[in-house]
Formats: sequence, C-alpha cells, structure tokens
Amino acid sequence: MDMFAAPPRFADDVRRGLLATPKQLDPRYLYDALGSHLFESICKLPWYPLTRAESALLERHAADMVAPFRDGATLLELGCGCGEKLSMLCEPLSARGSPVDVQLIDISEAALDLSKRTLARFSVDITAHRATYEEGLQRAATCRKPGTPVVVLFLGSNIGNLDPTGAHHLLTTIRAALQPGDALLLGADLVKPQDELLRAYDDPLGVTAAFNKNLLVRMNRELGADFDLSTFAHEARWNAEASRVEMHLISQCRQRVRLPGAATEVSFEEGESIWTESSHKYTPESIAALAECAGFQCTKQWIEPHARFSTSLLMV
Ligand code: AVI
Repeated sequence: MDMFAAPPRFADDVRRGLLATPKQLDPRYLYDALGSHLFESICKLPWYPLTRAESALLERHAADMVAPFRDGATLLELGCGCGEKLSMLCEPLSARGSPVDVQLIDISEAALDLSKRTLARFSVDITAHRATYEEGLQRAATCRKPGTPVVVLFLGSNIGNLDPTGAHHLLTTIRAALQPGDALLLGADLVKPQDELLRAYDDPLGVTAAFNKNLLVRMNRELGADFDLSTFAHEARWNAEASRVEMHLISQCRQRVRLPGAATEVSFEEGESIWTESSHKYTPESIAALAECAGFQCTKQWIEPHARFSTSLLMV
C-alpha cells in the first residue's frame, strides 16, 4: 500500500495507538507482505466489487477520460500498484500517437518494477519514484515537461482510507503541485445499501477477517507481542453519520497483552475494540465538493451503476 506521510515508526505508533481511547492503529500497517497478498485476494472476492467496477469504468471510458489531453500528457500515478489501470489510460493516447510519459510514485520497489513491466508494451518514457506521495509529487514537479499537462491518477478508492481532513490535505497538496490545464483523475467508492457495504468488508470466506487479524500477527512477529488471535474477532461497522465502513478487532474477553518491542502492556475489556481502518464512502456531490474546496473543478464523472463506484475528472 502507498503512503502519504513519511513512513512512521511501527513500535511508537502502536504504543500510542493502543494507549489511546478508543484504541486505534494506522491502516497503512495492514500492508506487510502477507497483508498485501491478502488485499489482492480481497480484490478478487465476489463480495468486494470495487476493483472490478473501477476497471470496468476504465475499460469503457478511458478514451473519454483522457480526451482533454489528446495532444499528449504526463500521467502520474500515486500508488501505482501493478500498472494495469495506467495501461488502460495509456492505450487510447498511444493509439493516437500522442506523446505520453509516465511518472510512477510508490513506496514499494516491487510495485514500481511490476508497473514498469506492465507498461513496457507502450513506447512511453517512464520515471519511477520510490517515495511517499508528498515527496514523489515534489520530485515529479521538478522533471515536468514544459507545455505538457500533468494528469495525476489517484485510483482504487484509496482516498476513502483518509479521514475528511486527510483527504482535503492530500487534494490540496496535489493541487499545489499542479498548474492550470493539469488534472486529477480520482477513483472513489460511493455510498450504497448497508448490507452490500458490510459484505464487502466482512466476506463469508473470511479473507477480510484474515487481512484485519494479520495486524495482530504482525505485532506478535515484529514487536514480540503475545496477542492470542482466537480471542479477537473481526468486525465491520457502517457508520452512517460519518459515511464510512470501519474495521475493528474486538477482544472477546478481559485480557492483558504484552508488547515488549513497543515497551508497553495493554489491557482490554471484553468487547473492547481496536479500530484498524475506515473506508469513507462518497456521493458524486460530496466528491465534487471535496474537489472544489481544494481548488479543482469537477468537470466529469463516470459512475459504475451496479457496484456504485465513481471516477471523477478534476481539472485545475
Ligand atoms: C485500499 N482500500 C481502498 C481498501 C478499502 O476498500 O478501503 C482496503 C480494504 N480494507 C478492507 N477491504 C479492503
């Protein structure tokens, strides 16, 4: 998974998070090597339609999405993953012979390498930045091609894992790195019936539960903690007021857990939770409002009607 802020220190963050009320952990810690594989599996689950819905939108509308940049563009992807979605956007531009260059920003070397391989079939210049979003945006700004618009891609509903303040901060940071004529293509999951939302985050196969509980495995391995996995249960909650699905790990009994690597011990009441992630769900209007507050204009939105997923073109 990709990072916005500087990579934080696990032990310090865990100590602070577990001594806070309510107990909470930074969702970025879900993505160690096993967590990243589990997330890839989640994306293939029938109950988690986000990834397929976004790919369907890109397959159907890529040409339309990049139409304002038909004379050429720099495509800059924040959190490039495997480069597949970027390829779908390169396709219509390179089919027209438009000059395209690509800037990849990810903290994972493996993701950068994979994306480069996926894009190898296009004749595009690729620059990879192993960096946080903020650093990568700064570096990319220094190698900007004069006269060529920059299109930032922030896909996969990663915006949903930021709280409203974080989302606003990220969008204003992106906006500050851009110039008139540039754009942000933003993928965001939309509000839908509660049962669909809960099934997406608490699937019957238990893959999302494993993804969540893997955080306990990680604390046991990296901090020498003694979490007993059988005493914690995965729970997904829809918080309608905040428009987010929350993932929690609920202690099934009163207990005390030692975390020597974080120099702390933590007590749990029966039923007490560790809040591990939020996935904010938007409406087309709330995306446009968020964009406008950060200095963008939402010029077009594409909505996948079954899974209710959106891609928005936000112009500077
Ligand atoms: C990466 N992110 C957009 C996923 C989401 O839907 O919030 C992470 C995830 N958590 C549980 N399932 C998927």
